Amino acid sequence: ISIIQVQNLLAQQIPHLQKVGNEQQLIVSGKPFLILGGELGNSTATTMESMEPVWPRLDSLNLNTILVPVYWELLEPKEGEFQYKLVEDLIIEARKHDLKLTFLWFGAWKNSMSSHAPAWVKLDQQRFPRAKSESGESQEILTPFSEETLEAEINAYRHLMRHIKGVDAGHQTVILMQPENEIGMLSSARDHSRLANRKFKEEVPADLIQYFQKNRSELNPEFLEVWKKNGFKTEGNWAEVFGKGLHTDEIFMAYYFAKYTNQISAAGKEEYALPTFVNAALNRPDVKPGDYPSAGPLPHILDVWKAASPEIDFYAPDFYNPRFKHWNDLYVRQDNPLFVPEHRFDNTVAAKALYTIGHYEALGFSPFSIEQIPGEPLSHKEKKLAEVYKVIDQIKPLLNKYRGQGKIEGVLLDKEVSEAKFVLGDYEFTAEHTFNLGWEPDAASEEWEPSGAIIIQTGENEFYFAGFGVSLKMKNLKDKSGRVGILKTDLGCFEDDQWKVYRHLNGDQTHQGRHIRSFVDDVSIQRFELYKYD
Ligand code: N0T
Repeated sequence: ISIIQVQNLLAQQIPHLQKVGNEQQLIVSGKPFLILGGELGNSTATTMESMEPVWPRLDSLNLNTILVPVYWELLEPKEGEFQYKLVEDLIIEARKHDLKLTFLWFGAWKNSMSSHAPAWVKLDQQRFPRAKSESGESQEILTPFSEETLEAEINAYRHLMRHIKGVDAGHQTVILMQPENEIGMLSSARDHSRLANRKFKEEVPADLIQYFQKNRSELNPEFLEVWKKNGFKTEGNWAEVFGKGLHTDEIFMAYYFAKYTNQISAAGKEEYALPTFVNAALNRPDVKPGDYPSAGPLPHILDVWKAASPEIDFYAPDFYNPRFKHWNDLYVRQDNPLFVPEHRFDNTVAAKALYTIGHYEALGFSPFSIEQIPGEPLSHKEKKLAEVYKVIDQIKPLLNKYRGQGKIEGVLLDKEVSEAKFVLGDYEFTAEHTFNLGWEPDAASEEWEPSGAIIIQTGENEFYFAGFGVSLKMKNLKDKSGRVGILKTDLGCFEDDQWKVYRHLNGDQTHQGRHIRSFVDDVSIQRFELYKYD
């Protein structure tokens, strides 16, 4: 069979995750795919009319993927009667705009609440029981312990996936699914409905304990502490194994939320096996379970989710909190690939897109409420993101080639942390925010725009830099003197995957050979070669 036939066969595969080196990669139509994404606000994609002014806006941002909600209430307004038109139109229009889609299934839970369940579900509280608070009050939250609810939702999600397969399997416009959205228990840490209370008194399921025993050395330390405190018990009900308290309530809920969502994901995959992920609203330190959306796939209970939801491919953090690095580090444990499906659309996203894709070799990045105000001229942060996505798109061939081999790094710098060190090959790099040089007018200002870059090693002494607001100094670790010079630096771009030099950089642009740099207002790609001297 010919190369073309092989390529066609590959292209027919469903989008999937593949291990490359020590990282994972998303494969779409047989090729690596990096998500340069944006998530739409919750209500924008509910009619095509409402989407009309949004499409050109999306085009101007250089996105290759949008994350778009699909409401259960709109898909199945009457039980058993499915309305596919909106989903189908979105797929067709996205294709026209050369955009891939990640659908967010707003099913039983959207940010803890059950706001997107159809009216026929909301109104029939006998058949679809609610979660109850500790004081016995009904919540606008469906209990995850109801078989009826699970069955009804599975049916809806199956229909959705079957339909997507029908209209899209040949195109692979839809590349990823997110069942539910920011699952989490409020305002009590656990559901106190009759069904929940019954489960809470049962033995902790053996599959969970077995998972903990098997993966004991890898469990999250915070979680391990809870289990240890109670003497690593392996038998008994929830309170017996994990002790009494809010943390146990959260572990219990996490297990059953995960079990439920796993069954949704698994049923969908039986129809059309797109990869799935579940996103988490991050908690803040010193806030008790129940006061934040508890029991979602948060780092301290990610092990519970991993044990109970093997049919979910990965878990992803949403960023509205500070401490970007801290949280990302917690999400790349145990082979979980990083994807940032939501980040508040502020002036840090351009730098963070570079950092996430460089440092974590993430599957992608996606600011939230990407459409902002259609019609208005692009604001500074939007232009910046568009420029950054453009350069990341250009260096994609390099990112794909060197993925998972320890040859890619990313930096994120701001006023507080304006310097970072990293090693690639024989070289130790010191990256600094260019405002430290003091040459740019904004360097003296109170607020610093965060800066970021991706650095890729493509030869022993050859590197590419993509980013802005970063300067690099190098030291050779193998050499006694450590002295390193810049042999050549070029500014350029990739055209049809070929490197094209636009300018030879020297003189002031390298500070007469002292460093590699690109100013804050200058999102650029540079190729440079280093050499040692005694
Ligand atoms: C996000 C979004 C949307 C420190 C909020 C974040 C999206 C959902 N929830 O606009 O609703 O659908 O996933 C919750 C974080 C609250 C902010 C905490 C401030």
